[in-house]
Amino acid sequence: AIDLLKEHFHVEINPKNRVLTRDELLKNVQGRDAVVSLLTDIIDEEVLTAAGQKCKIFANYAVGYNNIDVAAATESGILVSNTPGVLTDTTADLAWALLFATARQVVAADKFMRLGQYLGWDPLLFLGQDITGKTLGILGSGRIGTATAKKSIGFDMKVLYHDIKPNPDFEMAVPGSQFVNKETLLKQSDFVSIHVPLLEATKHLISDREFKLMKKTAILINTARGPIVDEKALVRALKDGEIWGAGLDVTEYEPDFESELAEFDNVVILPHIASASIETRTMMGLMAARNVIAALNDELPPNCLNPGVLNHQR
Ligand code: 8YV
Repeated sequence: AIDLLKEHFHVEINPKNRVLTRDELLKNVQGRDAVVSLLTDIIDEEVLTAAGQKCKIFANYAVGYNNIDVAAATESGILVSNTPGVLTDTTADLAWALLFATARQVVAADKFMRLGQYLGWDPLLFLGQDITGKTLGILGSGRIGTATAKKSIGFDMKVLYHDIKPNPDFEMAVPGSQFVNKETLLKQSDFVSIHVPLLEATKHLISDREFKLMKKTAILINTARGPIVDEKALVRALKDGEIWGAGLDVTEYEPDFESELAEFDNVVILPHIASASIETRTMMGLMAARNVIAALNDELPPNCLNPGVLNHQR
């Protein structure tokens, strides 16, 4: 993707594997014609103003765009794009990896072996939860929620889902799935997998009240956004045995997380890698690059979130 951009433009690349400081972000966007942003770059009015009149697009390298104030970008005449579709199955695959790893304590058992702690077989070693035949609850019936639910077929699972309204596409893709309210989903599911975007309305969608509704044997999976789960409430729920475990690809204050989470064998925490396959990250990069190329050629970027901008001459 970078090579593709370099065929057309001068490209500057930020340091790898660390979040830019606010000052760096404000400085680095100045004078750019286009910016490829990461989910850790908070693109608000101040950043948009710092980018200034020359900047035509913020191409987000992610399908989620909770880090960008799209309304403010539209107001400033700046296009915003994302990378939908290409990461759907890759993210759903990781939701399943987390489900398996958490339910069967794969990570803790692996660590136990590496530390040389396996001194003899024991019938009670790393007892987990069965997966086959259980009930899977999907919160959010969009692309990734649907793909995650579809993958349950080989495990003879009952699938419940909740969203703001029933979704016929989901029901068609997952025959036998049932639309239920959030409370029913939480009460009846053995595994609850989160697939909603982060919005004001979904912040702490899972908190004290929700953990109390869940089964004591339930496992929570989050491959969406960290702040959807109230992490302090999650620690308390795990301590009090209100749920059995959690598989998290995202945490509330990335890259940080509630340190107590690391003390539970039934918790698996990953550094936001749900879309991190070679194929998918390549496609995401190419999509972001193509959005930039279109914008700088005064064409509508293929994954534009605010096409109305093009109607307003700046
Ligand atoms: C990205 C994601 O890896 O697409 C998203 O919304 O969360 C991940 O696929 C991440 O956002 C990189 O910026």
